[in-house]
Amino acid sequence: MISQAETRAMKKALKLAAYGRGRTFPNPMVGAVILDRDGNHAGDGFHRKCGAPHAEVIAIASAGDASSGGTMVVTLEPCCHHGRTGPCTDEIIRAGISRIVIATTDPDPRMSGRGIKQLESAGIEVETGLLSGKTRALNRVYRHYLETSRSWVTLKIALSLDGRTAAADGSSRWISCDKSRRRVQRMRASVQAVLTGAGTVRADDPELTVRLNDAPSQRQPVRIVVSSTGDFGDSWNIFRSPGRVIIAVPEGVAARLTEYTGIPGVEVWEFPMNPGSQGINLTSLFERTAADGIGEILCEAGSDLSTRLLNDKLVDSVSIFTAPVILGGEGRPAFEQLGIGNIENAVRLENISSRRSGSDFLTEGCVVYRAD
Ligand code: AOF
Ligand code: ZN
Repeated sequence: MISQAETRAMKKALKLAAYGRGRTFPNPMVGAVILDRDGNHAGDGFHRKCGAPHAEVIAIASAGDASSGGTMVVTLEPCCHHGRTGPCTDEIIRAGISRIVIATTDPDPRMSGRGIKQLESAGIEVETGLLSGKTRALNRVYRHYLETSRSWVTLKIALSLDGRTAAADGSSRWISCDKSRRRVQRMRASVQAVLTGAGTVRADDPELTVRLNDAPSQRQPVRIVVSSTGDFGDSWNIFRSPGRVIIAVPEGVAARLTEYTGIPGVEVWEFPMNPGSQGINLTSLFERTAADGIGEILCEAGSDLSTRLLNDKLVDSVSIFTAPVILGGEGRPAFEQLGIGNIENAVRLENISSRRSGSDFLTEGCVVYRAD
């Protein structure tokens, strides 16, 4: 039986866990609360960043002697391995915790229930599954990385009511309203990288930086530009504005890009070409970004790159703004051919949220790929 105090504690632990957003990758976000023998809040903690102490260890330290005989409420199964830090299970047993309420097991193959077994063997009462849906959603980037070794990619698009991204001449400033554009700035600030294609760089000369007056920290996401030729026209804003820029090109192209690599913060990554397509192997790109510590990438690209990402099943979620304007059939589409001949084969979303954003609508959801 789970008490009301434990449910309240799990909600608090979830909130605490989310404070680690954007800093814990490749680790999960984790929060923990300790209740004393009488069910009163005695301490709490969360995992601040990869390499830092785990949530449980911080919570035990903050609760002090009250941990003994108390209950720990934690969003993830405690670890039982020696990684960058020691096993949480040992600390929990040593602290004399008598009951532990866990939201979800840790999908890391080193744990996957082993942590729970250790706690049970030590005589601790274990309950699992409380608010598990919420913790799973919170750690979608972590779970996805364990399953695929890739970064999580969110595709952001601003559309007219009739599904166009720009007028026939390519002009698109500003389809979405001021409020939506500010929301996009916050979205950029919450991810570790922003991705676009060379076509967008040539056409718009964007900076792709975060410009928010009220941002607590102006952490700039890494900017990634994908190109099959290394041709950026006369556009320099993305390269000359402060922060790290990764130019992703096919093997052999880096040698032509010396005028960019001389700029502080700019690096060139080479990848093999994707068989049968014009561009680089994007799966390799997202494996390398993940290995580089980039958990989540926001893609703001034109129809070519967006189409390739979707065709290669690399878009994990979408954030689509629809604005109350109509651009007609001559307007630019969001995607090129996706090979969908029948409604049965439409790309569908799950875990959808839909809300107003000023005069626009924002629809977000995770892409469902059919196994084939
Ligand atoms: C927990 N509590 O707060 C976190 C956990 O290298 P380390 O020592 O930081 O271990 C990383 C692994 O530990 C990570 O892959 C995940 O399985 C788990 N993360 N576990 O008990 C925490 N962050
Ligand atoms: Zn741990």
